[in-house]
Amino acid sequence: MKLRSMSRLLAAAATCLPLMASAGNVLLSDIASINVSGTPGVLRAGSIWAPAPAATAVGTLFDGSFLPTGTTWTNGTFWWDELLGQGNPLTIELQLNAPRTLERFVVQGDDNENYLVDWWDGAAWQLAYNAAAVFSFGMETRDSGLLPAITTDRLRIRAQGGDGYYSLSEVQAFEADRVPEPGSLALAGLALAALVTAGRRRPAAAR
Ligand SMILES: [Ca+2]
Ligand SMILES: [Ca+2]
Repeated sequence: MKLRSMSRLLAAAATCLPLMASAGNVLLSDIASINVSGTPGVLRAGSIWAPAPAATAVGTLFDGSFLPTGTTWTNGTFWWDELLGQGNPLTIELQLNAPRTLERFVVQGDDNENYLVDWWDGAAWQLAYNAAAVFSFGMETRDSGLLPAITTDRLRIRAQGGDGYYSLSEVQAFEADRVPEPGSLALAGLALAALVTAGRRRPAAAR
């Protein structure tokens, strides 16, 4: 009986795993093409940040890997200087393989400006998420939490405000049906707790 309880518990836990896993970041596998408009990795004349390390490849924004919080904005990031020359409003546009329904975004970028994720509604760009400035130091991760779902096959990322020294290290977009919802997790937890309690309450004779 004890063994059966354990196997039921393991089976229940296994069914909960897909809910709890951080799967569903469509940008890990569903990007058809990336188009960068603007110049990364070049500083304005006389910048206090010179000399700076080279900017990483734009693909590092979508590899699922974050930098340690507080990493200096040019260190291992895809960075750009918005105030380079006559202005350098860099944007990163993503074409997805197919339309996806998205409801959560995670952005790791420099702390002191807003990073905006836009989505294409078929006629115009619309704001999906503003990863607002947090004013600490260096790389900071912002998580939108659950948002009203949008469906699109095109996303655009840009920065706004702050000091014009912009950088990103990770951008993630989560599909609606795979984000663990607090309600689902609570139910899964209750089911597990009930199973554990049931196992413990079995009379000694049945063991
Ligand atoms: Ca990354
Ligand atoms: Ca900055």
